[in-house]
Amino acid sequence: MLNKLNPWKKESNTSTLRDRIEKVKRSSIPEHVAIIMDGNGRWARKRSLPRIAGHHEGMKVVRKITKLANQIGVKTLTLYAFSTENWKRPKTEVDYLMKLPEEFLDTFLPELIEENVQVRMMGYKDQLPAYTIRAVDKAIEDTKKNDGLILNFALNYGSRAEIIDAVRSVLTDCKSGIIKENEIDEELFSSYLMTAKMPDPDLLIRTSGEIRLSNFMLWQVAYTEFWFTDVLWPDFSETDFLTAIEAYQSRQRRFGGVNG
Ligand code: V07
Repeated sequence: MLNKLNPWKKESNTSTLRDRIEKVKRSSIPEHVAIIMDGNGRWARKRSLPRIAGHHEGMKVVRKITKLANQIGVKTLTLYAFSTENWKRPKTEVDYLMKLPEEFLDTFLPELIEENVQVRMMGYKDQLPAYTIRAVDKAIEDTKKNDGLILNFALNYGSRAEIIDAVRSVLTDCKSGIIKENEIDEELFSSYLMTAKMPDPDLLIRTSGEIRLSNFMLWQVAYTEFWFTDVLWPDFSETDFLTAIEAYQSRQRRFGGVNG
């Protein structure tokens, strides 16, 4: 009703988002944000749609949030797209999920290149279908000269397996004399993880009301701020992302300098 009478309403809404973007940019932006994108199935069920409809809608949200993260100056965005546990889902759903990287990149890779985004992936490649690897590898290759936001997809990723593999590699390098036992410290160990050379996440967001880590970046989140929201991933908006950033910034202000 008011909307119809007030032709400025839409514009004032968008400028509110723009104002919030400008405001968060004046304060400290988390360098590395990680997101557990949960709630796609529940979003679909609520609408009597198949689960894959939720995944497809979630894919569009990935694009939107990537753009905003890049715009406010986040350096690394890590997204949990597929966990090593997700293979237990029905085959039709897994098959569909494995096609999403290709669909996402067919649609959005030109824009990501344009926006100077670098695509990366962490996870166990060997179990992924060839077409999934091909699409992701092409995106990594086509964006490797970019130096903007690092968009890091966790695909067939599991944190405990990652830690065990790191332990094995450390042992191998120890036995062969590449490193010495007394050189093993947190920094060296970190360099054996899939996140080597990346800073630890400053902020971890999980959508859809679940308050757990589900085997995601267990080592890396030792000092990370957590933000949990009931919003389902396909409903997660730019405003929701900014709310999480603002919460991070107010915690930084409250605790900055002490207990840092
Ligand atoms: C997936 C959409 C987001 C919600 C969570 C599950 C479903 C984007 C990708 C992707 C992955 C690698 C890449 C480019 C895009 C993706 C899977 C699932 C498996 F290089 N969204 N998305 N991959 N979902």
